[in-house]
Amino acid sequence: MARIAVLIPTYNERDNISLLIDKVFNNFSDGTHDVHIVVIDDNSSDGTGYIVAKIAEVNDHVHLLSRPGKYGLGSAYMDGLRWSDSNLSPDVFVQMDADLSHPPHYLPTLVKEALEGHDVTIGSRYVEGGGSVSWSWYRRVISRGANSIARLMLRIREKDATSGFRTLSRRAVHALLDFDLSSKGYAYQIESLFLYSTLGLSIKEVPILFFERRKGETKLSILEILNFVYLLMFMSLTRFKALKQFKNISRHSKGNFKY
Ligand SMILES: Nc1nc2c(ncn2[C@@H]2O[C@H](COP(=O)(O)OP(=O)(O)O)[C@@H](O)[C@H]2O)c(=O)[nH]1
Ligand SMILES: [Mg+2]
Repeated sequence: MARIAVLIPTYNERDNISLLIDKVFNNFSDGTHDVHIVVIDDNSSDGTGYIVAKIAEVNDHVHLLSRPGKYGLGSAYMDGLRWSDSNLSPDVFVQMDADLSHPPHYLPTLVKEALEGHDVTIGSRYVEGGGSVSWSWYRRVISRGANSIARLMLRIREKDATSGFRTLSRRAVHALLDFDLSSKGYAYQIESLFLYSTLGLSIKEVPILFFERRKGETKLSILEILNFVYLLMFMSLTRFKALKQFKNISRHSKGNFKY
């Protein structure tokens, strides 16, 4: 039976997290997958960590990683992937937001594609059949803008390069853990995708409808946006160096490579 680890980073998601955990399990209720949920909480002040700890006490397929401070979305994923790889050794890793923006009913389709051999699947808003529902014009502009600039600067082919709804194979995760990404925040999504495509991993986009969060507040601050722009500029300037480095490492590590 395939083991799936669903990683959910949280910062003040008290009103969303228990519902999301239920919905994730409900979407695999036929018992054909061994599903684990790993919540990476950055010391939320609203009690999110406490809620998850209580659920984990009665459900041994729910795991809580508590970090002492808000260290960023990308670093939360990296810690969650490292922990899941060592402790659960799943066949497929899933990344998704805690705020129900990534509808859990897409999980079986994404996981199916992953198990059919795609190293990375992306729940994509910008392929045919995908889209965003009830998003303000302001958020649409930011998302479209960030996406287009990032794709252009890093020559990324995938249509939705900033989507956080993804599955990763073991191979993709081991690649990520081997390379030291510069992004600790939201730019992690772009930098990791740049790495996967440089390494020639198989990437598949699956259309999804993204829903604006109903509860809680966005953590996408002006500081995060500035940090994203800075990292994008840094990455595009060092793109050729990074490409060479990624390729060299993957060439030299052949044989004893984990992926
Ligand atoms: N652990 C952790 N989670 C974070 C951090 N920043 C954002 N998140 C989570 O990342 C996901 C996406 O954040 P969100 O505020 O919904 O961003 P938006 O969808 O771009 O508005 C949510 O599950 C947040 O709780 C962080 O610094 N640490
Ligand atoms: Mg959100």
